[in-house]
Amino acid sequence: MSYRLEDTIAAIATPAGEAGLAVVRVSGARAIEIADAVFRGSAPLAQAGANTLHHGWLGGEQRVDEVVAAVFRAPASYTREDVVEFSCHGGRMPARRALERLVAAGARPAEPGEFTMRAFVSGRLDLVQAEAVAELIHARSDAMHRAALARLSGELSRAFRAQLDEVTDLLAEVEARVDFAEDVGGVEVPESVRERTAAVRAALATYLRGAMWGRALREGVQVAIAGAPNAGKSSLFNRLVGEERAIVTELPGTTRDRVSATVEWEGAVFTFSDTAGLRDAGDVVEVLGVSRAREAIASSYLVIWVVDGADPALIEPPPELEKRRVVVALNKSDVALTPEAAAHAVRVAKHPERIARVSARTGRGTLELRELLLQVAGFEPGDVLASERQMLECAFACDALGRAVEHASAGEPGEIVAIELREAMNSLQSLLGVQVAPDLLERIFSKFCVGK
Ligand SMILES: Nc1nc2c(ncn2[C@@H]2O[C@H](COP(=O)(O)OP(=O)(O)OP(=O)(O)O)[C@@H](O)[C@H]2O)c(=O)[nH]1
Ligand SMILES: [Mg+2]
Repeated sequence: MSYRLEDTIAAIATPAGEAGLAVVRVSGARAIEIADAVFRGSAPLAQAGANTLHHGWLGGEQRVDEVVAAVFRAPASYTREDVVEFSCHGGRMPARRALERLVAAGARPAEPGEFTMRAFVSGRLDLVQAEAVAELIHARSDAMHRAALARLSGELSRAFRAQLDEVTDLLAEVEARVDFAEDVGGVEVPESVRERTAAVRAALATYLRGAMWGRALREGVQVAIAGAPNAGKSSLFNRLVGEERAIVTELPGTTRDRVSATVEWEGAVFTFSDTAGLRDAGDVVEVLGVSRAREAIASSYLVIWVVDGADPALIEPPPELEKRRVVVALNKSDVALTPEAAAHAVRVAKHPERIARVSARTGRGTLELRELLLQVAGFEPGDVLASERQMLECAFACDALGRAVEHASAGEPGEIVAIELREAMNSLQSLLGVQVAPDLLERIFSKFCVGK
């Protein structure tokens, strides 16, 4: 792959297929000259002012298409270079022929994401913002769309830049002390530095927790519906997904396999899994079903623990539930609620507000349950880390700061603390793209589509 910045690049920016318009863009030092070689309008584009539109024809002797050319002059363009965008008639041929002419005139076909990469290299976008461009293109829900926009506008970048500045300051302070005390020997790190380091670490940890939600936005929040046999899990599952997907009978042990369905509420995507009732008895199939249910709990972000509120004989939740976020659905509220079931719900939910009284049979309380799920799953989606890369860098920085605090508390010399602070600084710098290796850039931008 070639990402040579000296080249003037061209690409079709719209998807293949028939459509109203197709856009072909050219960017680089020779963009206007190359565009002029293929464009015939009332005047050459070389004379065009910045941000102007020009009607004309593409091609010379043999016309290719009637087009509108948009001229952007450096640095006021997407890439900060000279850019010309031709709006052709939609469909495969006009845009393809236009691109061929541009390449014949000296442009190189662009690699995936190369326009955005130039926006990054020229400093118009940082790496978090550049990644947000791809997210924006791939957003499939309201929440993803909003989150990508927030990152593109630089909200997250500003927050991280502030943390980076703080770490840089702390490092400078520790190093100054070390230099000063060179002759005296090892120097301890003052209390204030330790506290400030701990504060940065805590802030980064919040972003990491939020990142779970960012991932969930993209892939769907995994919710396992679990509980005792016959508690009404399948009935509740059908209610939540809005159709009769799982079999419901009055026999305990009806559900054996894991049944999943995805819904979108207020822009958040939830994937619910109905599971087998948890009990020891049963045949081979049911035993397998129970082990799948426990796997489903272990791999979910959230668990709805369904309790038959009319049943005083309750089962203890499996150990997998301990580490999960739990919402308790006290089901069969149309029948009764035993004190045993109420006490059990409080114990399992851990937070009393995470209990919903529902009736899967009548539908009562299911809207409230839905609100509760949105709330328990919810973070503000605007300011979270998006990619695995961002999460990793943030986690590295967090760990390094944790070690810095530990060393400082143990009275280790400043040199040791400085090593960790430097590591944290490096991670935050690569998170924002202040310092990145070229192969990393290619890996990031190759995931983009051509023409972006
Ligand atoms: N009265 C009443 N009955 C309910 C309610 N929810 C479910 N039931 C009944 O309880 C029985 C079991 O319901 P299911 O949804 O199959 O329960 P389950 O937890 O999936 O059961 P297994 O798959 O066997 O573990 C059925 O007869 C349902 O009609 C409810 O809210 N009120
Ligand atoms: Mg069931």
